[in-house]
Amino acid sequence: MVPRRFPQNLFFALIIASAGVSIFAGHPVAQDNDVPGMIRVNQLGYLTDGPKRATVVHDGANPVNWRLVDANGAEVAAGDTLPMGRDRASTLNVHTIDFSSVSVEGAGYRLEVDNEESIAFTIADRLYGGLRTDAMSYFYPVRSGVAIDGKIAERYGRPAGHAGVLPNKGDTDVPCLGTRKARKILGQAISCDYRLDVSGGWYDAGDFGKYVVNGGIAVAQLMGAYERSLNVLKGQSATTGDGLLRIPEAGNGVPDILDEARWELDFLVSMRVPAGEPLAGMVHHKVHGEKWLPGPMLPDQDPEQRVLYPPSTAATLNLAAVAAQGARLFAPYDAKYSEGLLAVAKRAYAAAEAHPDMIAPYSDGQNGGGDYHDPEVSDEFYWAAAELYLTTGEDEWYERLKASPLWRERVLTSDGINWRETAGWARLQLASVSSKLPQQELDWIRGSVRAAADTFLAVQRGEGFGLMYRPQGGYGWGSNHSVIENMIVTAVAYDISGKPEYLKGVRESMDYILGRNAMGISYVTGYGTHYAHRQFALMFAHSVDPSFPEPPRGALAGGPNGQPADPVAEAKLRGCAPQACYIDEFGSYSTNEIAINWNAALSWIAAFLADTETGSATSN
Ligand code: 9MR
Repeated sequence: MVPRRFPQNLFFALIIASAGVSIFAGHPVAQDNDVPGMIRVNQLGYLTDGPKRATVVHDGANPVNWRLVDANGAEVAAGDTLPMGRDRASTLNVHTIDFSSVSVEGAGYRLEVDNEESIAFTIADRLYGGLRTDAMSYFYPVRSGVAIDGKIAERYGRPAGHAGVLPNKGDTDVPCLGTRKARKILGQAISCDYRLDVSGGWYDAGDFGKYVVNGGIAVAQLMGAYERSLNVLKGQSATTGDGLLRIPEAGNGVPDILDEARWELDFLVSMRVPAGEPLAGMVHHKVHGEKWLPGPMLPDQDPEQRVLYPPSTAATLNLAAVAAQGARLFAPYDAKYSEGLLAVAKRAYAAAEAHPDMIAPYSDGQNGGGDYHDPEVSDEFYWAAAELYLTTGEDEWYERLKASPLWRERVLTSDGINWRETAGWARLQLASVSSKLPQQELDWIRGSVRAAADTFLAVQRGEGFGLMYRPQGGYGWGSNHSVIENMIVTAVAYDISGKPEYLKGVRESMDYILGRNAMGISYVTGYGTHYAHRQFALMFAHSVDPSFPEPPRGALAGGPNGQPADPVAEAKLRGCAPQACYIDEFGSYSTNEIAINWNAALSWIAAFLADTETGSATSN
């Protein structure tokens, strides 16, 4: 059965009828008449020393002329397009334009083909520093349990959500799902009679649920952005700095990414079953309301009873993995916290080993939260053991890693890294964090990363829109983040090999996210000329209720979903080509939601792109 997340009530009928809101006071947003023509470009711009390609939707089988003009209309370059035929994912006939040889900085460039001109774009040495800050500053306005300061996050100030104040019924004193309900919803009678304070953490996405397995991969990749920069640039970059983000902790002497990560880590720790209980040490899978909320709402107004779902092996191993990673990164700043995290990680791993088959069942999605059903946990065991090994260097974790069925498996497939499949991320960590791994093993691990990256480069060469994503099973839910995950794999291949092809590939794939795609839209709010800004998010519902703000700058839309599963998409995207199964409407949560795990991936890649720009390591 296809999960239905929301009641199909009048509210959604209204949403479907209401596309087209585009401006609110003082905050210009992309207008509908900006929809670009047939020439699709990276709307943020191109790096002076980077690849510069665009895609033209054009029926002709033969090359056609293109011209690049500057802001004054003077021709800067010209050439012939490369016909690519029918692009499979978009079903469009496309040609590509390569103007990589142009390297003069400037704004207002346009490409011209057949009397059509592209959106104006920039060529610059530096493009991605702002996106790094914005993508990572996304997490502050979605913090739960604390008032958001509108002086820090302009337009996003609001009271604390789920902080134990009515009408909220949570998250300071949350009961478990009752036995009868558990049996009805989960088909199992697991329940408990304690209550937990699970306030804090980040809201998952458009809804106010907090799910450990998604919080885990999100905080891992956010910390990963920090760790990558720390390892590769030895801290000589704004990425590892204090003052990078729009958060209250900026300037407290601790790198901002760690401050933001701690907000989530502490929540994840609070989801543990308390000492003395039979399942002590295991971690509750998720906390959310009993019913989906009917429409736009600030989190402090949520009247639903919040409930804890039973513990799961996957959630417990997520905590083990990120607590181990956190222990490593916090050590220089807060030794006590670091030691505490390591103890948490070890205890969680032991609990998961003692309960290796507690699987959060697939529920029907009617009950106020996503199911986050993950029946296969060998990847979470591998991930947790990897992080524990990288932090401690202890043999016992190396032995566990080697015993994992995934130790020598091909884990970096086209949809290889996500909340459900975490082995790919663990593989990247093993490949890049310095450790005592025997050289031969490290070589094999790194070889597997490069082999995957080579596959992605090959995919990219055949794609009309230059992205490194061609999944077996069609474009999935959150495909934009899957594109980015493959870019992350390729970025790590660059880090471990220094081969410029990988860097070029990553830079070009970013074009897809920022406008060079079948929809001609930048999927990042505030970036480009025509960008997604009506994403589904209860508290950023401006597109359906102007009293709410829009999604923050730097928020990534989920993106094309080959099997759209919401009323808007079902009504409006029937028969869509995989890459065109997207609509920038509030009601289309299966193509157009925002989520912490997706923004964490965007944060990682934005930091990488900013850190690899000309001169970035010294003067950012
Ligand atoms: O990201 C999740 C995706 O992999 C699943 O296919 C989908 C349906 O179960 O759910 C997605 O996660 C959503 C979660 O269930 C509830 N919060 C919003 C998440 C993003 O859409």
